Amino acid sequence: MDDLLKQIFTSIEKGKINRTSPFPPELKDKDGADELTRQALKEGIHPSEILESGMISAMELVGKKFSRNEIFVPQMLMSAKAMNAALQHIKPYFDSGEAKRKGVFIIGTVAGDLHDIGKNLVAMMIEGGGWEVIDLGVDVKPEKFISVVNEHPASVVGLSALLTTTMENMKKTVADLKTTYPDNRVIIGGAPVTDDFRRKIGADFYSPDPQGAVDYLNAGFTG
Ligand code: B1M
Repeated sequence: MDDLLKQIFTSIEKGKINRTSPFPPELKDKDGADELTRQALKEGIHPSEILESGMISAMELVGKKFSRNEIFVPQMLMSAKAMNAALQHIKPYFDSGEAKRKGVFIIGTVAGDLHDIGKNLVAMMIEGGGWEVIDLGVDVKPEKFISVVNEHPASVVGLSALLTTTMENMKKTVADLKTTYPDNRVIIGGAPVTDDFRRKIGADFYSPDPQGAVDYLNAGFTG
């Protein structure tokens, strides 16, 4: 792997946001995810490569270390902040510049769930695919999704869940949406979600990654 990509990986793994951030002490006065990502783009490394090899794989390692009790919530949070700092630089490269005329996509992380990195990536890629994206953020209750669909009758809804416990809330959100708006498509995703689960809760499409959601939307809901 390119040395700069390795450094981005380490800055996210260790939660080093930028040069001035004091955490972690062993990386004091070193560049963080912010500067390193900017530098990688300047050197011509492809944004997708930075995203896949430097950023997403680092978050996977963070998750594994958390499972093994090698790190705890505060470190996980610092990694998420470093990831978001890097993401700000990557985002413009995924904007197609097309007018957002393909339709409206409403996305949020379901009630009780505060994870937003995957959801932000999906939002970014779908916006880049030419859709107007309304991002409702995290911990979004079913009533909120319903009220925003009410304002955008032809919209498609995307739900993200990262916790096995909040999959129940995803199920309720899909049920409430389908009761009120049976014709609006609902796409679901997130680490614990599967296609089998999608079938059980009556959502229209499951994608394990952002590109699958983009392809489904842009192919006119086939996939
Ligand atoms: Co949390 N967390 N976390 N966490 N966290 C996980 C999810 C966990 C798997 C870690 C572990 O144990 N190994 C575990 C869940 C276990 C489970 O339920 N099975 C866990 C836990 C337990 C918790 C807490 C309960 C910890 C605690 O407090 N004791 C707590 C819950 C808080 C809450 O939500 N109520 C908690 C808190 C946090 C932080 C706040 C510290 C932080 C989140 C910060 C943030 O998001 N702003 C955090 C983080 C960073 C993680 C891990 C390490 C990384 C998640 C991530 O960003 N991954 C995570 C471990 C892991 O997943 N490896 C973990 C990178 C991201 C790009 O991937 O989100 O999967 P992901 O998104 C992917 C796909 O899933 C897909 O596309 C993305 C790109 O490929 N996708 C979609 C996602 N949404 C989609 C929607 C679509 C389509 C595709 O269509 C609409």
